[in-house]
Amino acid sequence: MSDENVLKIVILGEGRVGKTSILSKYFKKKFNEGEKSTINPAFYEKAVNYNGKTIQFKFWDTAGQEQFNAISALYYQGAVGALLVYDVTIFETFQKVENWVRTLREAVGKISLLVVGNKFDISDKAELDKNSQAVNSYCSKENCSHMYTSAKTGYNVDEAFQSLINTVLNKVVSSGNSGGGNQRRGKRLEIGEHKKKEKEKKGCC
Ligand SMILES: Nc1nc2c(ncn2[C@@H]2O[C@H](COP(=O)(O)OP(=O)(O)OP(=O)(O)O)[C@@H](O)[C@H]2O)c(=O)[nH]1
Ligand SMILES: [Mg+2]
Repeated sequence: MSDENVLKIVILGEGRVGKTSILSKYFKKKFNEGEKSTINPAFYEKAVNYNGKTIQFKFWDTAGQEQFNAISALYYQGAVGALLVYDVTIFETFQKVENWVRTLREAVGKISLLVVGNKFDISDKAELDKNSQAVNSYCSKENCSHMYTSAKTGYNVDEAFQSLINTVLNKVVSSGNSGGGNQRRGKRLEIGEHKKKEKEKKGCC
């Protein structure tokens, strides 16, 4: 498959928030209580048919630990979408999402973002309620979607991936409702064209 039909999505977030677990649940239908910290980034692939064309999505798992941050910068080059994961039981991990978004934008410009609050199965409703205003106001300011997930139970895992895939297909592959200032409207872009356009884009989504 030509590179032009391959779209890169990165999974980012602090260490131990559940990035690998979410990928494993989606791609392997498995959850591992003893999932070890990721050391070597790996990718998972999914082929999607869009308007009769096969598009290969590559989801890159990265290591969230601080010592790997310099390395992971290389891995989000060329990304058109990002799944930003935080742990709903440790709200500081949400504040780190803001850092990832800033870094991502500096590296790749405009990009489709989905923020997920993982470990919903062990969340405390009062805590969720307390934090929801900050989450909603950040996501609405930055034009990012937000969902709660559980890699353990599978809650919203398929929905999160499907939602991000749809957003990327709508905004990157088709220019009809891309929201991009410089993109042609009402006309499909060739899939590789987003790479040329990346340089022109600034801001979120
Ligand atoms: N209860 C619960 N535990 C989870 C969930 N997702 C992940 N975990 C657990 O959280 C721990 C960390 O999960 P990982 O998937 O390794 O987290 P990660 O973000 O990939 O971590 P790094 O690779 O270090 O960046 C593991 O013990 C998982 O079993 C979840 O939705 N619910
Ligand atoms: Mg991991």
